Amino acid sequence: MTPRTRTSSGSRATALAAAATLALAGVLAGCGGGEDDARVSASGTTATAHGDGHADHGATGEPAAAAPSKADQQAHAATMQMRRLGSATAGDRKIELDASDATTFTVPEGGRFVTHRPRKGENAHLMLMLSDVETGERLPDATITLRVVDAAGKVVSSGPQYPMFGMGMGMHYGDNVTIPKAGRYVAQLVVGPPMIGRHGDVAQRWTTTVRAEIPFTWEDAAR
Ligand SMILES: [Cu+2]
Repeated sequence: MTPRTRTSSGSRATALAAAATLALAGVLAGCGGGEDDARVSASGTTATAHGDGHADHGATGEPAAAAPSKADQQAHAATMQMRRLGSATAGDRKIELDASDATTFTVPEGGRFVTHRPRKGENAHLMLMLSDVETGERLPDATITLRVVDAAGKVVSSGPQYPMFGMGMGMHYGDNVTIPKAGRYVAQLVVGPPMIGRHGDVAQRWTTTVRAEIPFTWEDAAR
């Protein structure tokens, strides 16, 4: 089941891409079987083609994995058991708050990718979807600081949120947190302007730092 790799200068990137895709396909496929084998084979072929493209352009050398199918994305989102906790608008921006179980994610830190696994006691992955209030378009390159406060006013979690992508949920800002017990909480947000270029028609949008609060009910007990 090893995809053929080239022996030219592009072979390392190609091999990495193939390996990454096989790992991904293995995760998606779950338990074995003839159908799963077919999917692994197909993914490997796609990744090889992508890897060549990257090598030709002299890109960063990051392996290019095959894009997951719509069905895979939906299946992943479903197994993540995402739930909407609430939403708020702040001027020209809308922020939605979703939660899933604490999850493993990888973020660029200090020029390389670093994997964060849920730490002991972390029982939620909070996700903030930041978008334009009118068009609903997601806004990247913003800074979001989140503070979660319980009903007594005690801060149970606080910190800057990592920008990240997830299958079936798209671009969001988030982190794993510990929410100690079922009850009422408030997510207090400070949202900076997206530091991204704009065409003239949106040059005056999202230029300020805004604050928002999203009250939510947490029903799970800590695990
Ligand atoms: Cu996330």
